Amino acid sequence: MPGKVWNYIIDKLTKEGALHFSLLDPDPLSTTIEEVVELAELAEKAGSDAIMIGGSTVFGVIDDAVAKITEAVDIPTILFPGNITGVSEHADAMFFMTLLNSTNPYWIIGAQALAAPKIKLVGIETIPMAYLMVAPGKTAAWVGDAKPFLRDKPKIPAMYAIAAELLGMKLVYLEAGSGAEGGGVPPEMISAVSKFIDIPVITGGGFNDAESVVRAVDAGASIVVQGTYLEKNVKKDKGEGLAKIIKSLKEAGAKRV
Ligand code: 1GP
Repeated sequence: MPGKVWNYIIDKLTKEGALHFSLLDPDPLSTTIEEVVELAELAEKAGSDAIMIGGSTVFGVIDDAVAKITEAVDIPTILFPGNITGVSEHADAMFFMTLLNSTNPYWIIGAQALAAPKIKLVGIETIPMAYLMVAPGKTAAWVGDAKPFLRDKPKIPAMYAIAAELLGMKLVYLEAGSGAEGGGVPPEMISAVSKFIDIPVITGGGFNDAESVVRAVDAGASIVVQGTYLEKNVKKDKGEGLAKIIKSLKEAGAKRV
């Protein structure tokens, strides 16, 4: 059930107009727990509002990484599970998400049902979220058997987003896929979707600079997620570039308050 973290998101959105979430993927094939913890700390220092933990592919067990990140930062940690393997009791909350434009019912309700008893038992806060895949969709679309929305057809995701709101979802996530080319989800699509729904729009996948992040907020996104940018830059410049991006996001958000 939505709780403390959800209230934090809504309070902050009301005051600041837009939020920045940092996505970390504790994948032992490409990083260590220490490195991921350091990234989380630098992201918090740069002004990011929450740490999302997850990925489309999971190698190993994420519990240890989630526990250590949650211990290291004061901002909320939110699971962003790519499958039932992405569940851990050590996060502050989790996005309980359904990939609505998947062609495979497993990703719409199957994985969720398999994970539900454990989630209920450990009592972690859940935030129901519609996950909508936009082209190119990258690894997440491939793994999730998605039929990604065409970038120049914003009305179709708008219909899905309205349906998600009517089904009781708290957030709609427009996902272009981690590492997507083309500056993230097109602003025309973000604005078409956010115009028709009253719940916040969160977007990610290919937002690699301040311009694309500001464009998303100006188009109506409430939360912008960055993962690849963090992995590539934050350790190198100690979060200086990220702090500038977040400052631009907050200035754009302030216009909406
Ligand atoms: C992926 O939307 C997120 O699920 C983040 O994408 O890695 O391209 O920032 P990037």
